Amino acid sequence: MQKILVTGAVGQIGSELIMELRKRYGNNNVVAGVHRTQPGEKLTNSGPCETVDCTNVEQLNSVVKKYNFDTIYHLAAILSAVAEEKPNLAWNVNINGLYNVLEVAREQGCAVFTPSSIGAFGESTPLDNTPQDTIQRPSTMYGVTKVAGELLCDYYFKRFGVDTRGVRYPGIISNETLPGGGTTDYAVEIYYEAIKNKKYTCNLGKGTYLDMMYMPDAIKAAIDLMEADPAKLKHRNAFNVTTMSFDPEKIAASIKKIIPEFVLNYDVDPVRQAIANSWPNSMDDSDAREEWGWNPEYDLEAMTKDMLEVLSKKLK
Ligand code: AKB
Repeated sequence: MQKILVTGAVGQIGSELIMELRKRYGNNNVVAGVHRTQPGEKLTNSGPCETVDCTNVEQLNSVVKKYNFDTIYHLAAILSAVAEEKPNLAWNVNINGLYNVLEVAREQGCAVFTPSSIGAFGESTPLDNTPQDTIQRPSTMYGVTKVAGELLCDYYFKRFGVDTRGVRYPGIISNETLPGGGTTDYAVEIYYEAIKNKKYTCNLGKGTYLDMMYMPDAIKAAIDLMEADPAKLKHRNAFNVTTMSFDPEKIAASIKKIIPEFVLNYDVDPVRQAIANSWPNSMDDSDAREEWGWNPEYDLEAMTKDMLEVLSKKLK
């Protein structure tokens, strides 16, 4: 039987991943690791919650011992735009936090899932059909922590045999919990504003193509990879995964098919734009497809239909 800890359980991905894990493995076997943000009733009523600050190794260690976990989904992280504002915090959470998780996992025999990101690439990376194994020279603190994190996870597998696995997530679009402080956040906000005001002012410019993914596929990627036969994994950490690539015009066009009066305006944020310009336009995820059968379900049109349906009920 699996015993799972999810760090960052109140975040955009954590809050939805944990519900799916509880459904699959039993409510009491999946513990929500929460830190600053108070968990909502959905999380607290459906299973155990513990305070887990990944930068506090003693606390992390005692929670992992208490429950005897065999798996940690380590989602606590600082996203790209906030990382540029607070590089020190980003280093502490994204690197020292991950190091602590890996150390505790090594001592207590846990498998670890850690997401990397399209942010692990930079201007000198081939930006179209970005290969799995390529140049990684990011120019952001977020990117620096993501590349170092990928290498650290590889090291812990090779050196200590810790079962580390991970994907490079693109921008994740969801309707349960808002993302906090990323460059791709516009692709979530645009749907909320389309329902509320039928217009949206985008902080990234026309023609800014980025990889994106709908939350159900992001959850599927994490769980499918953790359940994959380890003998088939050549990369283990940092698999490119994507389901669609679009710019603001393209997502707006898909919204207009359902809300014809929707209007898109621009007010470009130079910090976010510079980050986005250094990231791939579209990644090649064929290694994930070959090594563990990555097979996403949602394209842009299917996602837009679902997002607008869910949000029109939620925001009534
Ligand atoms: C961000 O924009 O920082 C994240 C990411 C792509 O890693 N959504």
